[in-house]
Amino acid sequence: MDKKVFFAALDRQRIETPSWGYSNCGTRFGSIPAPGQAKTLDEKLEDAAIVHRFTGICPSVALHIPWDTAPNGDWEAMKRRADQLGIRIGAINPNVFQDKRYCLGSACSPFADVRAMAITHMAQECTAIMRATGSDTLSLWFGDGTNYPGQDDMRARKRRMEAALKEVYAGLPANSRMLVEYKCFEPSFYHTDIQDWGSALLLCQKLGPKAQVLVDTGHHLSGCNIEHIVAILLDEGRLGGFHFNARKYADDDLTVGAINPYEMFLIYNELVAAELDSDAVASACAKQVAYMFDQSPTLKHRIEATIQSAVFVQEMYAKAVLVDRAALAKARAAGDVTSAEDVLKDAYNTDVRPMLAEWRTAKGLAAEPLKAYRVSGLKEKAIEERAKRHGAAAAGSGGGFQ
Ligand code: PSV
Ligand code: MN
Repeated sequence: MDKKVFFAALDRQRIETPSWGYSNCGTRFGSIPAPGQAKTLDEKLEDAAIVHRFTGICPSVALHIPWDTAPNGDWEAMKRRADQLGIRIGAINPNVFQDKRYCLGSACSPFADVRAMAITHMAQECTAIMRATGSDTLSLWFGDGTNYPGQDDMRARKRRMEAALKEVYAGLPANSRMLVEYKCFEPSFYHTDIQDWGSALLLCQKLGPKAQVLVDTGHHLSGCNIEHIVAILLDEGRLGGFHFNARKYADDDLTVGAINPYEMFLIYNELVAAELDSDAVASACAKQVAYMFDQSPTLKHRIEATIQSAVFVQEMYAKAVLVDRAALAKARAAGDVTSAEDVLKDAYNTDVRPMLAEWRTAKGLAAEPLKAYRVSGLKEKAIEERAKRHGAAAAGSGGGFQ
């Protein structure tokens, strides 16, 4: 492949990092604080800026409300702070799952006052933060569902969700969109109101063109063919975004690539193929997908884990760009299954690291981001400064399931 074309493709890749990936993340059994981890939103922005400085592909950071707070509620100041650090604020994620009043659901709760509370949070509080920070994405995930058969009327809940999202949709700021994330189970263990891509797509189709499906790679049952889901959503023009992470069992929230790197390559392969497709809907859709991480780097240093993840997705994307599309089309047209698979394997087995190092050097970035960060002294500086600021014991809090 022509180097210019390859480098131009690398130039286009972007991936958003989550504010909650820099703070105290863990599992529902607890979390292990990492020294120097971010505690305030200002510190999370600082960390996100460091990841962008070393990788060059992570210019925005997603916020989770109210895990993230702005001092004196001044969100414009947080936007200015992000600008100053050379990044921007990306998706705003409302939290409609942690408050105890949501124990029977938020948008689908049987109680009208609880539904109203969830709608106000999404349609008013979070859209106001979008306006103040310049965010163009409202990213929705619901833990709504039931834990026991008979607990609630599943069809009534479906209609409550539709009604709630109509209100949220109507309150979206101009030029913004709404992403609807699905999850097969957890925290609801009997039924989940938005359990799969089909339920999310149905909702989006009812709402309008500004509503699109978000695929979190951890939110599928074992063996699920995620790249097929990606292909269907692209073809329908409704793939809005991703939350990348890795799963071995359920929603493990491991860092991306930890378990099945080939799956990530196959997902990127569908996206790159759609971008190049003559089909206008799929091609336009692929070009506006919002890529984000949503992972809990428990046991890893947060910034190191995020740099490692960014480098990994860059490698998988680069391999997907290298797929010989003409050879693939030829093999498919001849019904040559073995050669078609080998075209993908050839690209996947290409060692793209030297080419990525060259691309980074050309951009003025360190050839090996993780190594460069590790020798930069920034980690030690943050540990020292934050221990002074918060006290050595206050290793951080403010995010993740704890
Ligand atoms: C739920 O498991 C989820 O994937 C949603 O995106 C939440 O907003 C996020 O995790 C919280 O970490
Ligand atoms: Mn997610």
